[in-house]
Amino acid sequence: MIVLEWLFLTIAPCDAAEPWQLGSQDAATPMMQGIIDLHHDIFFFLILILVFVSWILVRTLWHFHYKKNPIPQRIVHGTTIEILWTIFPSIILMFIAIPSFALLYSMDEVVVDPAITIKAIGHQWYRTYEYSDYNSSDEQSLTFDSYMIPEDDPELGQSRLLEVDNRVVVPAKTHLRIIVTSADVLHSWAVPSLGVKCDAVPGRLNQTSISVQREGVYYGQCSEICGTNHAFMPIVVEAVDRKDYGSRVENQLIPQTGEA
Ligand SMILES: [Cu+2]
Repeated sequence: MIVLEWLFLTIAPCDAAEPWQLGSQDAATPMMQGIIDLHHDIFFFLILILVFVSWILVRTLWHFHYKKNPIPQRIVHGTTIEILWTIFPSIILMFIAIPSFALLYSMDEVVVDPAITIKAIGHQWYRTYEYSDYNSSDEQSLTFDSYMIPEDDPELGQSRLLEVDNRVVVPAKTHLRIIVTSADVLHSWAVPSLGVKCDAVPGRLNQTSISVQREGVYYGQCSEICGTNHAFMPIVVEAVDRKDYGSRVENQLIPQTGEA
């Protein structure tokens, strides 16, 4: 039982933050994969610079110690080295900037014809989701609220402060449009594994597009300080197989709205 519990609690929620986590969560969208790859690319240059600068520093301290070199030379500038230490870093910056801009602009790209549009509305302190593509009997779009499971309520396997009563169900491997807004103060719809962090601004619609590449449950939290319960309005996105999506909407989401 303890082994099962351990397996379930440590391996199952792999798309949520883990204790003492240092790296990023596993990517589930091409965008998040791009962010992780860019991080690794930049880290390569970072290590080169770190080694080079440390080497120069240690060498300088060693060779120019007052005991080794009591009378310093009176050199104030050297053209060659000045050209080198200007050109070389700018080349490195270019190698960082090109993939960085490519990723930035591709994130900004709006999917022309998304299969599904979901509106995420932030409230103090819960979320409302609107499936704008479906109408219920009274021509209203399918809407439901998503509250955090209170701290003393979670069942075994549910993450503390991360699980919600109504998850956002989306089909995997499909282009989705997420429209983010707020009903009161600034909130943010952020899910690390999906590579999304979109501000929810009252009176304004922000748009982001995702395509979840694998089925799973992805956890996120509000990322804009929005009041006392800022930490208690998590986001849970459940990506299901496209075949199952229709029945999930029908059986799970529609009864939640109480309109079916
Ligand atoms: Cu918030």
